[in-house]
Amino acid sequence: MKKATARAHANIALAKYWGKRDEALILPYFDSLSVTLDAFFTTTSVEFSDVFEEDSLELDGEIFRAGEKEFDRLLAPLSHIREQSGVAESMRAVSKNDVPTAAGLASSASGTAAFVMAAAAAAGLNVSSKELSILARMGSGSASRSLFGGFAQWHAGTQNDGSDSFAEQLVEQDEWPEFRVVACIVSKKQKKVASRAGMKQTVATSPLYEGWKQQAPLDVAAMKQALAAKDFTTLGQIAESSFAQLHATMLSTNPPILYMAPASVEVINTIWAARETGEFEGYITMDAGPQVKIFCLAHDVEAISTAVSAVSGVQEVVVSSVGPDPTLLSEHLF
Ligand code: 2P0
Repeated sequence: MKKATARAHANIALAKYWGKRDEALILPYFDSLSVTLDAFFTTTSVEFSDVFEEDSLELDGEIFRAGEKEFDRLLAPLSHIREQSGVAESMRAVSKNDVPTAAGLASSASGTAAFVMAAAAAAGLNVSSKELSILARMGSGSASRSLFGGFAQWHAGTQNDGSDSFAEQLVEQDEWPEFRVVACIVSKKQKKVASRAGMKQTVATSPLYEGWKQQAPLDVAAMKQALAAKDFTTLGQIAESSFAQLHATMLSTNPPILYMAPASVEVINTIWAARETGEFEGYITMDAGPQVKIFCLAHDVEAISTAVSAVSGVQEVVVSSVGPDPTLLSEHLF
């Protein structure tokens, strides 16, 4: 039977990706660096069979087909998997997101990573994590990083065919057991500007993008050193600077892109004020939405959770530690 199931975890970038030098292959302008999250993951079962009339993806109970963006994201990796394996049958994929909240905390990375792992196994392909990372990248850039637990670096690469643009593990899951991410959910509404369209507009119009492009490789290099030394303060400072450069660049896009909600700004000010007085040490990050995520160490989780829960507009606080590698599971979703 050509069927397999995989589970992959979401990731959050400490050094951000935003902007493609090649939109079809999804090749970024610069490297990014992420931590995989234990608390957020996607499980996906894929089967190839003549029984199915057409390709379909069932995502948390809703069915998508070719022509819909949820499905079309998977077209490039799927056609490569078919080409490499010779599998010609129709595909059914069923996917379930396990996130402790309904809020859109990036599930496209874990979803795409789980999909390519399950689809490659269902098609009988024996491929490395590096090759799976390349396949996932073709579906969604940040998904390249979800092929690894712990901390990972997505190499931008220089080749036009994308053969050197993949993620690589830097630090394993159990190497930094005290590391935590505290996620503050401030809004459960859909985001106003999708990442893909937003980053394209930023590259085309932001006068700040060029400066960030120069700085990003320096930040990634310094961040790798801090990570290797488990120097949390330096790592946090660079991560916060990457977040600030991302959101400054977004805001300098024409028309401007602003993902922050009033409660996001309140959380940022709360964290910064407490850090200044030495109450706790947390560093801010935000992605293409209003949720605020705070990097910290285990001993500060309680104080940070208490402080942000008191901010008006914070609906939910979810704590995650460092997540594992993706895995194939023997139990299928259908
Ligand atoms: C990141 N983000 O590094 C950055 C920071 C959002 C802000 O990667 O077009 O879903 O599929 O490559 O990966 C979100 O964008 O975009 C993202 P595509 P993706 O995590």
